[in-house]
Amino acid sequence: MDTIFIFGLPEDPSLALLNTAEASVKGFPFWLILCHWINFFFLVILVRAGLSILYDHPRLYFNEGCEPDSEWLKFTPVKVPKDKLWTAKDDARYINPVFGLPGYRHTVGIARGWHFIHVPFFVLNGIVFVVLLFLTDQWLRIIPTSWQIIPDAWNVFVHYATFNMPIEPNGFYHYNALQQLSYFAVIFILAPLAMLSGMSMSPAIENRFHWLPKLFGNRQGARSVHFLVMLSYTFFFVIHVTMVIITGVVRNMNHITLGTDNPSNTTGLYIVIGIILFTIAFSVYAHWVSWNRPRWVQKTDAFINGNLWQNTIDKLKPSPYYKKEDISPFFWPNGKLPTSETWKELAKNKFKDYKLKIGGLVENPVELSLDELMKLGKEQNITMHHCIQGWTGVAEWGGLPIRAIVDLVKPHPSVTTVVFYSFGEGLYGGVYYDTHTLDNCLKPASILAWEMNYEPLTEVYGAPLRLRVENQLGYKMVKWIERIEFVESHKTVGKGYGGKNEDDEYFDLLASS
Ligand SMILES: Nc1nc2c(c(=O)[nH]1)N[C@H]1C(S)=C(S)[C@@H](COP(=O)(O)O)O[C@H]1N2
Ligand SMILES: [Mo]
Repeated sequence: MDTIFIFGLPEDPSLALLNTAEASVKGFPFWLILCHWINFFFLVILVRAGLSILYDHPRLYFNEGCEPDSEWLKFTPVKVPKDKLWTAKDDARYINPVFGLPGYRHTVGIARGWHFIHVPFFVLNGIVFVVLLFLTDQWLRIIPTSWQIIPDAWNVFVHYATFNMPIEPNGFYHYNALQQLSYFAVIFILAPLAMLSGMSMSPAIENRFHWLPKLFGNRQGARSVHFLVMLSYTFFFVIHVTMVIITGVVRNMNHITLGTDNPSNTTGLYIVIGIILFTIAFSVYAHWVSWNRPRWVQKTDAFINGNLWQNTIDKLKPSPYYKKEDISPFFWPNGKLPTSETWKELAKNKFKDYKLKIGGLVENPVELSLDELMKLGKEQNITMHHCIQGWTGVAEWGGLPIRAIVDLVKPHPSVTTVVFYSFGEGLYGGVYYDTHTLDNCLKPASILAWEMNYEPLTEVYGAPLRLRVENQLGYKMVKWIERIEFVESHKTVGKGYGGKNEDDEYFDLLASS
């Protein structure tokens, strides 16, 4: 049977609702059913992990500098104090693990792990779905072929809004106009928006393709849109599920599980209940893994995305873009000021006695004072800093290109990695350090900075020296640098995961996303 199911009388005016697509499609093929439920599963994980990430910096902005009180939405009652140091980490909020994966407070490393483990498969599933849509006649369900869909959809909307059910076509063959339009929007508007706004948040991408976040106004606009897309998905989900239930749940469940149009067999319904229970069980399992096997999340993420990113976005070179007038009036501070006596002593004397120690697998280990470093050269860049927590800020940084250091000390050919040790400690104690690939250290705008916004670096922002490697996230930009070491691999340093946050908080080794 290839014609539209019509339950009304021919002269019924509601029939207009059915006329949007001339052609009709019979049933739901198995690939469509599979893609639909895989998508459901991924969305649950992506949204829950996303919420956990969001709460690590619970404010949304449309400006790049993220000044407190300039947010358009916040999920925290905190008013940022002006009279004391209030770091971005202090600002992180608790989120209930029912909503967030893994939830709780400042679990952004694991949350990003779950988010990014699933992103490639979510995207792949979407691509498979859309390709098959067009290789079969299933696109006829979704793609409007006439502008008539707009008044028709409005007509359906008025019915719903006035609590009258329009005469529904049988979804097995044909959607009503509003339904078709909303499915179209979810697939062809929300999904691309989610991907583009997500990509815009990557420091490597933002620093190379400045036009991408501009599609959303700016980098924080992209973060806000990413959130709004999530809200739209959630809104759609609630309405979609409600409509599916009230328009004949048993029949609809058979459509989207078995691909049959059976109004009384409850098999489909049970399958769906099974899928929901599986998704809940997986969420509970993911919660358990997050707290008992966090390294697994980190390693799986590295396995899936490590190589993928190393060979793609990590390769991007930052390109200059920002101007003096783009410099943010505010810049969130992060990290704990060093408590080491050595650093405090050096600070007392404005770091006149400071000597940067550079060694490891090099031909020519050196110790250099600030003055000596300054004589080696200087580069100034205005760039955007991306904290893993979600905030950004544009600042000018002045300092010595790391390239100059490399030329001076002559690392052994086996060196792949550079370690930067801080005078400061990590969140959970122990020396703060991070590693960078030698490749990234040699990229444009990779510098050891002693200047911020044309002033000497202040203590809070990392005096006497801090790192800038612009295709990476903020936690890789070690502040209060004590010494530098050239090594063959990050695996022999600290706990072996590439940095203090990588060791203790399961952050990514490569922070280009
Ligand atoms: N030594 C040290 N360096 C550090 C940190 C830290 O805690 N200790 N925090 C990192 C993080 S998470 C960020 S976002 C930036 C913050 O730099 P800012 O204070 O200039 O904003 O510094 C990075 N460098
Ligand atoms: Mo950060």
